[in-house]
Amino acid sequence: MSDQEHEGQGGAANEIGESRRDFLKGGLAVGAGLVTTAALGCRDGTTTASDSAPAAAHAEVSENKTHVPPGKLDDYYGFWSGGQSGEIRILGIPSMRELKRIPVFNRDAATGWGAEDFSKQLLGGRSSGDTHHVHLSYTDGTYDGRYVFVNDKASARLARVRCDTMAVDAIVDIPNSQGTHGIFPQRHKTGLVLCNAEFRTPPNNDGRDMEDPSKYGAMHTAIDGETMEVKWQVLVESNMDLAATDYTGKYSFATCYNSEGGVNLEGMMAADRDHLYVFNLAAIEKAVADGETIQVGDSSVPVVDARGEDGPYVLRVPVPKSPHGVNIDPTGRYAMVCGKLSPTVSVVDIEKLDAAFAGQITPRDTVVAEPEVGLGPLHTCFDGRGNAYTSIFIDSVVTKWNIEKAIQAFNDETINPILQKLDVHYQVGHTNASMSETKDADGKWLIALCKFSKDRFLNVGPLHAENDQLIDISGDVMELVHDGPAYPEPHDAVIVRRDLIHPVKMTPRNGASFEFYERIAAEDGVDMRQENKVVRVGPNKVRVYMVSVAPVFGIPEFKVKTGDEVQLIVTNLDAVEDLSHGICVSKHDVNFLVNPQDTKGMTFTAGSPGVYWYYCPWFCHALHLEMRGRMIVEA
Ligand code: K7E
Ligand code: CUA
Repeated sequence: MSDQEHEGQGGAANEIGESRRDFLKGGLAVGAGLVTTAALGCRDGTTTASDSAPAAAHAEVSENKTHVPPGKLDDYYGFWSGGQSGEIRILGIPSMRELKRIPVFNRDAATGWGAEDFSKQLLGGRSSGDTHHVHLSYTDGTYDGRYVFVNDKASARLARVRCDTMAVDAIVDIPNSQGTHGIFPQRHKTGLVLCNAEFRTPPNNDGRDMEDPSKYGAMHTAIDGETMEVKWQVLVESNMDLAATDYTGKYSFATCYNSEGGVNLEGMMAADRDHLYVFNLAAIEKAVADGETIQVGDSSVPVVDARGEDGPYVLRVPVPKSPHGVNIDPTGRYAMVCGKLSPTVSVVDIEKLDAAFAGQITPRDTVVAEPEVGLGPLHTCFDGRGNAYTSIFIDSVVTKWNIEKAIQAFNDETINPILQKLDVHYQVGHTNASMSETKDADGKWLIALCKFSKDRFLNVGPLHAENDQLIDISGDVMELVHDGPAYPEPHDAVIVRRDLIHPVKMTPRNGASFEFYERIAAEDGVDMRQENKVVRVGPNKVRVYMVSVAPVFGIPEFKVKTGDEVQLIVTNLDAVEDLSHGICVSKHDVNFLVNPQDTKGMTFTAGSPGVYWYYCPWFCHALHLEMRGRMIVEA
């Protein structure tokens, strides 16, 4: 379609846009009811970017609210998961400018992450991951600016990013688990990070019980956020999806959409009710301390067996069919459990959980509200003013509702707790608001991470950008202010006040990566900051230590032999902000970043005899192109 044709249809653009929305809604709603594979996949394939006019209804879009003038800084950091890209991204809010990508479970060519020796060892040879949930460490109910935690659903891992360097310093393999999905750190202090296994497996997954899904279970795993050690696991019978923690350190939560224990779609969706698992952390830790645990697999992690009935460790709060998100409001009182296949959010009163654990009330008695918010509710966030905002996947809206009114409406049908439904574009997954996951929720900005962008951007082929929309929630009415294209597929994001994060400008020479290279250098008796040295450490093994100071490498030329295993370790001595070097060795697949004051290395095999130039790939100086040297490979 030409521009002219677009213009010619300008008057009809909104109508076309609206009818497309209705089409999507209708198809998906029917799908959800009929439980077809297409229900939540929504790849209808009938609408494309080119067959409809731009859908942006400009009248409803306010310009300029997101404008951050050149040279000015954003008010918030946004930490985005990167989904199948395996990374984390940092955006500035409200500009939505992408500031950084932090490689985590992926191989990243720009920085060398995954091939560089420290990261390669952390990743254990794997080069892909699936990050869904990013959460920062807490102290006293708000972000303490120390760490970012992120899950890997693909290989059941948890990674930690240091907020001073914004680089990963630890990755933990979670034993006895598959599909690590929801994670949440405790909020009273940097304590445990709780991780949910979404997939049920035989607890001892070594070939036993493969054909008997009734024996499968899933682990709720506690990892110490300080030491990154796996402390304990609780084995439950059903699956676990999203995770949450309370504000006091007493409970953790997991939604369960497959209480049936099904292994196919029909099986997982058979029951009308599933549940929210509530974990009593003190009771679990007492069982661990008392040795009331079982041995699972070959892991030494103590496992508390809580399969079956409610007991001291786990309570199952019945909620409607296939819940997804669970989010705790900023007062710490309520857990909001989104229905996914039910149009409701179940509000669980956390203050009633003690009585339910004690058997004085039923678990269902802890549900104090269940507002109808729309078709396909997934996640809820908060403005700190008593309102909740729920992402509604099938309807493609964000629904704003009042928590107090929803509680009143539970016993009085004349009360309507729904305040507004705002169209988003399209099929929103997570939504989150500024500081929403803390007691300091400030109700300024909300993001809607839409899974489909359809016609919102230029068509770039079958794989479209996602659409991360920014919404102003500071007033009484939500207002859409920005469309942000995102490379697939950020699932979740948190928005953090900028004064809480304190990144450094030089790499502090401490921590896991530094210690990794220090240990190697100590073996060779080399001071990495002072010495340029080629050390033959074995018959076919060479270490090359060199420093870099713009625009020269400490070693202009070194000799190795064909077939040598060469470990090249570079220390950037420049103490100048933003002055990164790196090293790339021609034809050897060696290319990594070395930030100011950092040390990094990579190991490779020297190729056939010849001269191979190595050079600095990061533009660092007027003589950057001259920053190079020769590796001479002898036969
Ligand atoms: Cu947090 Cu996408 Cu993994 Cu919901 S999940 S959408
Ligand atoms: Cu150093 Cu370019």
